[in-house]
Amino acid sequence: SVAAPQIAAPATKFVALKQSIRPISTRSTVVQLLNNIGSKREVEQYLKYFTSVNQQQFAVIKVGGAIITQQLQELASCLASLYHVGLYPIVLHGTGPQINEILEQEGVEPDYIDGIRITDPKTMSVVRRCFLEQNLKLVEALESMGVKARPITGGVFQAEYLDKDKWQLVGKITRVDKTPIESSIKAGALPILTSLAETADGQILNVNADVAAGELSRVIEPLKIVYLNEKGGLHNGTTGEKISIINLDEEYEDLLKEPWVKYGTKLKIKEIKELLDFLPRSSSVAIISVESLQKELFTDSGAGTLIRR
Ligand code: X2W
Repeated sequence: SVAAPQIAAPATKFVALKQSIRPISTRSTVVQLLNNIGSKREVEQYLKYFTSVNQQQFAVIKVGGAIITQQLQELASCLASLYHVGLYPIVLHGTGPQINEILEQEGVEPDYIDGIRITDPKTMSVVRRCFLEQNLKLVEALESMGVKARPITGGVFQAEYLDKDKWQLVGKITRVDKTPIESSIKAGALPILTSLAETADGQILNVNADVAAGELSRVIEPLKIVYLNEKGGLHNGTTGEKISIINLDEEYEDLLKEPWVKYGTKLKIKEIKELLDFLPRSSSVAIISVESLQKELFTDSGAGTLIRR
């Protein structure tokens, strides 16, 4: 799994937050967790670890847009069980497939360079609409499960133009303000973020959600960084096999030479490499499916693709 409980939590500048642990009546949720995934000992050990390290945020979870369409109930119930045992994952979601669907309906061919969408003003209005719609969908699904969730659709990411000639209204994040996230958690609500950013003079810019999750994690320095996708990990594009572990120190250069490592996959791997180079060695990234998230978090044997240095 991502990081064994024995590993000391890395030093962090993160301000300690008073996270309210939910009443023990929610023990049934824990029991449910136990039954589903691992031994009682394992699960309780990890749970104790996650809830005791209150100097550090528990997790940043990036949710691919496809999951909101295909697995909303599973996703919400999974996040709900974390919430009900007193954990506050910071959720950041994308909306790539929904944007493409609308563009195609309007007869516009989606256009990317290096996995990043070329975003003209017309596309931007679709991007914005999709982010707001999907954000609300996730927030409402959580609320219907008794979870307090707060939509955070702006005010976190400040950006400059990545390259206006090449990508138009696409941002490169220059500053992350975690205040709205902290106040959400203080109020006992799960923060649900989009990757939209804003320039200093208020222009909204589109940012790839994997990239934004990386930038967010640099500032939050969470125990866990999780990328949820529908494939349950990273797959070797030649053999089709799931890659269970990647040690970047030894494998990064070779991995980038693989013919199947291109576009969004390449972008994601590069982003994760830069992130892990920056974070303490104990940090790692997991790419997993919704079904396997709890197994990944609460058992010794991981479930998806684990990436570390
Ligand atoms: C992305 C933002 C959405 C996203 C886009 O327009 O598709 C850029 O490429 P997924 O579902 O996580 O792929 N932005 C600049 O990343 O969504």
